[in-house]
Amino acid sequence: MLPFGLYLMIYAVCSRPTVSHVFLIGVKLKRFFFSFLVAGKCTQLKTINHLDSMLHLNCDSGRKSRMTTCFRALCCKGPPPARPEYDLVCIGLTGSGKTSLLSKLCSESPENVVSTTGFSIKAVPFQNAVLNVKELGGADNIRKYWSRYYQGSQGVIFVLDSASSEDDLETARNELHSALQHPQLCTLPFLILANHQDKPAARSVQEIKKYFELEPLARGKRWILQPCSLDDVDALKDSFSQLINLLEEKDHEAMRM
Ligand SMILES: Nc1nc2c(ncn2[C@@H]2O[C@H](COP(=O)(O)OP(=O)(O)O)[C@@H](O)[C@H]2O)c(=O)[nH]1
Ligand SMILES: [Mg+2]
Repeated sequence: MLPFGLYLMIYAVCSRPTVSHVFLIGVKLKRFFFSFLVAGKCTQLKTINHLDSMLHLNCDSGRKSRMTTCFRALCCKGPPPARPEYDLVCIGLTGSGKTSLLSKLCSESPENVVSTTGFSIKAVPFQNAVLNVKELGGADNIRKYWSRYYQGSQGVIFVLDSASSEDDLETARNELHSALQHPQLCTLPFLILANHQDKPAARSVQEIKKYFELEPLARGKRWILQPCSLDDVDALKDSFSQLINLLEEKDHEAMRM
C-alpha cells in the first residue's frame, strides 16, 4: 500500500488536482491495490502503466514525467527506456518552410519563426524517437556551404515550396539532385516534403515527382515524397513517422551486419 499512498501524496502535491479527482483516484487505487497483490509480475507492470495513464488526466507533461518516474522508482520498475535519437539535416531553399514545419512539430508559436541565417538545431520529439534536426539556411550565398554540415547525419529532410516560381523549382531540383548524389548523404533515408500545398498554385505530388525525376534518380534509395502544409500537422507527423521507420530499418540492418 505504501507506494500507492506515497504516489497519491506526490500527485496531490505536484498537480494540485480537484477534490473529486483525488477521491476518484483513491477509489481506483484501492481496487488496483488488491488485484496488484495477487497478480503476477507481468500484470503488475500493466497495472503500473494503467495507473500512469490514469493519473496523467489533469497535469502537464513536466509533472507527468516527474510523477511517472517517482512511481516507477517506488515500484522498482525503473525509468522508461530512452527513445533512440537520430541526427538529421534539413535543407531546402529559403522560404520553403523548414523552420515553420519544425516549429510546428515542436508546438512552438508560428509568430516566433525568424529567417534562418547559418544554421539552427532543434530536438523534435516523437513518441518513439527524438530527431535532432540541423536546419541549414537556404539563401543563395549559403547553399554552397551545405555540404560542410552533412557529416554525422543519419537522414535528410528536403523541404520544397510546391507553389514557387519555375526558376525556384528548378533551383530546388538541382539542390535535391546534388544532395541525393552527395557521398555523405547518398545512402541515407530522405524525406522530401512538398510544402505549401494549401496554396492554389501548388503542384501536385505526381507533378513534383515527375519534374524532379525522382523515380530514376532515387531508385534503390530509401526516400519518401509527401505533400504537406503548415495547417495539416497530422499529415506532417505521419510523414515523420514514415521517416523514423526508415531510420529504424537502417539501424537494424547495421546491427545485423
Ligand atoms: N501558406 C503557407 N505558408 C507557409 C507554409 N510553410 C511555411 N510558410 C510560410 O513561409 C514563410 C517562410 O517560412 P520559413 O519557415 O521561414 O522558411 P525557411 O526559410 O525554409 O525556414 C513563412 O512566412 C511561413 O509562414 C505553408 O505550408 N503554407
Ligand atoms: Mg529557416
